[in-house]
Amino acid sequence: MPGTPARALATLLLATAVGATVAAAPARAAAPETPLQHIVPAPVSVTPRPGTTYHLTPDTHIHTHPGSAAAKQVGEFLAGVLRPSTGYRLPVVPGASGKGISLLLTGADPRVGDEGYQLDVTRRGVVVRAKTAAGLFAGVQTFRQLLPAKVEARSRQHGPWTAPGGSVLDHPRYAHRGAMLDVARHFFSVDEVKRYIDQIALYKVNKLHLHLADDQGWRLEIKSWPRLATYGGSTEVGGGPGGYYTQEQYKDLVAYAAARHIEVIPEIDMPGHTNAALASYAELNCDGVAPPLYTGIDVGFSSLCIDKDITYKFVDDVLREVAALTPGKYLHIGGDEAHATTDPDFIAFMNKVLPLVAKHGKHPVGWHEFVKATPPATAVPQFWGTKTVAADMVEAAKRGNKIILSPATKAYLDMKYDEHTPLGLNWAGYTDVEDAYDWNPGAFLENLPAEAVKGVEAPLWTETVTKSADIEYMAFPRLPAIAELGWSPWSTHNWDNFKVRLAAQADRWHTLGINYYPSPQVPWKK
Ligand code: TNX
Repeated sequence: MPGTPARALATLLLATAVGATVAAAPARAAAPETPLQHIVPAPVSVTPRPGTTYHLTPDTHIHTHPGSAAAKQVGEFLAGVLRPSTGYRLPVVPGASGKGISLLLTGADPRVGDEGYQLDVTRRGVVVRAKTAAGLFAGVQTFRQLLPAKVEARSRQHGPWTAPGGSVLDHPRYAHRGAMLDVARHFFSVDEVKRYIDQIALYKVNKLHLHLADDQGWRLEIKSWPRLATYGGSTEVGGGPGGYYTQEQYKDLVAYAAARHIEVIPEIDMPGHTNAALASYAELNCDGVAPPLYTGIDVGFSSLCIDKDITYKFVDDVLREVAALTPGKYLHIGGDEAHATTDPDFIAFMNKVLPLVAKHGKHPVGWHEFVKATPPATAVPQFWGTKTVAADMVEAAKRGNKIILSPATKAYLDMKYDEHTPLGLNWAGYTDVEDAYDWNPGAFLENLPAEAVKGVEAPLWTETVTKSADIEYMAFPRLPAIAELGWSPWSTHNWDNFKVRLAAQADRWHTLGINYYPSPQVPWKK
């Protein structure tokens, strides 16, 4: 594995250097509890300054790039994380200073690109430099990990609040680093989704794909077709009460994600996975008869009526309203498991719907089956297969499509870890943490050029998942593994190193109340 020996050596050298410093130094300069080597996802490069420690103090200020509201927002975000546990005021003020914490939009190494950052921690201060607020936000996530885990607590804790001296130069491997949450099979409240947003933001995930409609429920208010939400959203798997987001609530979610530099990609799955819509409006059915609501977990039995004009009026209205709620470029139109739609019908349907996405100013994302309709090069197929041979993806790449990889055998957070996992499914097999981590997105699909990969995404389907504690149990620790594949250069990829860094995250998860699966593959402390 490239890079491994150098990395191991660097870790060893640092361990020696820190060890030596600890022995000689006074108590106040004790080794910070989180070494620079424990960052997840692994940064591009880390240069420790052994023996140097930064101390956050009651009069630390957070200085943000003068005149930038976006930098100020990142500063306020950081202050929001640090204030409850430290009890410090941490005023966020415009300006630059060698002291305290500075978040600046100038002077970054050009290699940081659009989302990367440079972080310098010295005795005097902490400076994050980036070209964009997204880069500053990423740098802030790294800085959080350098402070003691209890800094994440929401109540006052004892310091000292130290971070190890050093510098980090960092930027992502892929532009798309996604997590998907299925809010259709079980409904999750705005607060539950926000909680997940906060958790994925820790690991520099920058896309939240929301699976908003499926056979069991329609979860977004559509003003032109109100029964979709009020009736179609009125149940869920198992027959619970379901629910939906009003457009105001949804806007709030999108803004909450945006403040964490996460773009929401809404999915309205079609032409299959549409029982909730078909149940809400009889006229959408070929026979004009609305089926009953559905609370089971079978897939592939429903289809919009391909030959009816009203189908396209419906899709046009829905896409218009969803596009208006979406600041990002992408709308996900599903297209998976359309087993109740013939191939010619599927293609005819997509040929009418793809232009509607463009008409509303967006680019389509679709589950990989939608390449059957040869979508334009701006369309993004999301591969969810279980094989590493996918000729249709290779062909799509030749036409210019960039592909998101969510192989079900690796990236599906709803697969059980092993046969004892109380939640989840196993149709793609068991996926323990090492399975989730040990694949190279750039070389996963045979004959797919590395440049055709737009990124990775970890979907969490929720047939068996009903509450935040369940989401967390399935996502942690696999979500950080997929996040690292999306962010870190392949040269840092090393399971033996990753599992140690992952173990070091657990203190944070305890403090944050994240219910993770303590996989026996990971050397957890204690
Ligand atoms: C397949 S993967 C589905 C979903 C299910 C999931 C359960 C994909 C695009 N479709 O409808 O929820 O399996 O693992």
